[in-house]
Amino acid sequence: MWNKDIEAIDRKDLEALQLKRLKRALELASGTSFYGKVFRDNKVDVSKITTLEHLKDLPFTVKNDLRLSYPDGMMAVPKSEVVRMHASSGTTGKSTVIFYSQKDISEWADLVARSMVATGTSKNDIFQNMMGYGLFTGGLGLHYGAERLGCMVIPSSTGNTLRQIQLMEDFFTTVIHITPSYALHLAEEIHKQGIDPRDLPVKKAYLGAEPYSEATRDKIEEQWGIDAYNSYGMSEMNGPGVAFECTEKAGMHLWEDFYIIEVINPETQEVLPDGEAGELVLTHINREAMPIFRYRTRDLTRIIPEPCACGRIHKRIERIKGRTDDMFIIGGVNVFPSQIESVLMKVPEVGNNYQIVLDREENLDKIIIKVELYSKMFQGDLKELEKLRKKIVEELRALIVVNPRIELHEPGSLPASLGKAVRVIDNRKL
Ligand code: DLL
Repeated sequence: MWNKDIEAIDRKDLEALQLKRLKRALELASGTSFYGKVFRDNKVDVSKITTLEHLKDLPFTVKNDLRLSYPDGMMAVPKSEVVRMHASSGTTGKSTVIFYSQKDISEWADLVARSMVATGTSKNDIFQNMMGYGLFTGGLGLHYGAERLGCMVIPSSTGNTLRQIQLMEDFFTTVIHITPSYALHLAEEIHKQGIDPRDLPVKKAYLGAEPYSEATRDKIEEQWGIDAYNSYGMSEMNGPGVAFECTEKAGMHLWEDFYIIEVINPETQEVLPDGEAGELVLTHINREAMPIFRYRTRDLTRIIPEPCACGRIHKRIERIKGRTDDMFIIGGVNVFPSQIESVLMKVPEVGNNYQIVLDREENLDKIIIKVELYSKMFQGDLKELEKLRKKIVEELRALIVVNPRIELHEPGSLPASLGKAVRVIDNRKL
């Protein structure tokens, strides 16, 4: 372990640490224009928060609150103490901005180093970071953590596929950090160069920043001949390093010395007992420049109540099942894109890219699923293709009830993804 005292800490001691940090975070936040007002409006007396149970007395924070407090309504230290900001890529309206002090950056790096060690990575590894550098947290977040651990970092960022391949080959990259959709795309590009990704020195991948299924993980592991670890985070909670799988690969440890976890029923907002599925709500208790309380992540998951075989006591969360807001309703049925993906990725002929288009014709919901196949599928008989199309329709119909229209495409014909894939296109104007 990177820090056994914290990772295998007694739960009682962990809770004492959480309470101490929560109180400090509340003090800091009281001085911000945003939380100062929230506490006044909701008659929250922070000096009365004396147990972790009292967390429930605080109102939730939502993404829109961060937009409303733009640019610095949540900054809790003097500006001269802030050393970095990140921002999430908002397509609509103002983006949400996050601030970090020197201490925050350093402790975040530590958290990431801890996460990487949990997957067996060491200072002997060569780490190629194929996540975007810049306002997005994925690049710099892992970069600092990998350096803290002592890896040699290749900050290759996204895109430029040929250079990525060359770097992997020439510098013997052992660990990559990449979105699952880009991992699939890159594997294909590598094949096009006449190289089998399995022959590269890469042994491990950290996959995150977008939802994906267990079947996609299996596929990436198979294509690359590697171990792929799930990594979860969001800019509001620093970025990556919030929750990470250990070598058990059985759910992600959410680092509770930094974050207090709650899972709520997204409709009633009631806090659910461990084990029940709902929306993840996180409180950041260890970022002095910008504490956030009871942040509604919109991500759906479950706490795995059983202890992990690795000996770390920090609770694990399950793979994110979807977001309360990416779920779509088609013909009255709630569908998560991840469910469709797991059906598609189990079909061996299906390639690496797909797109879900929702449409409405004569007041009826239509779902068109565009699927890329491997090129060898287009060399054979048309009848074979038709058979395959029917097979996919049947498997999906069992899941989403509504008759999906399946379009089969040649590899490379759907827009390729370099960062986060846009999988669902909703043309329905609901
Ligand atoms: O995506 C931070 C990150 C970077 C995480 C690199 C992991 C690796 P945001 O851009 O703020 O931050 O997006 C956060 O992405 O609320 C989830 O909905 C989704 N997400 C992130 N990781 C996973 C994952 C970064 N492993 C939002 N599985 C989150 C499913 C994920 N969804």
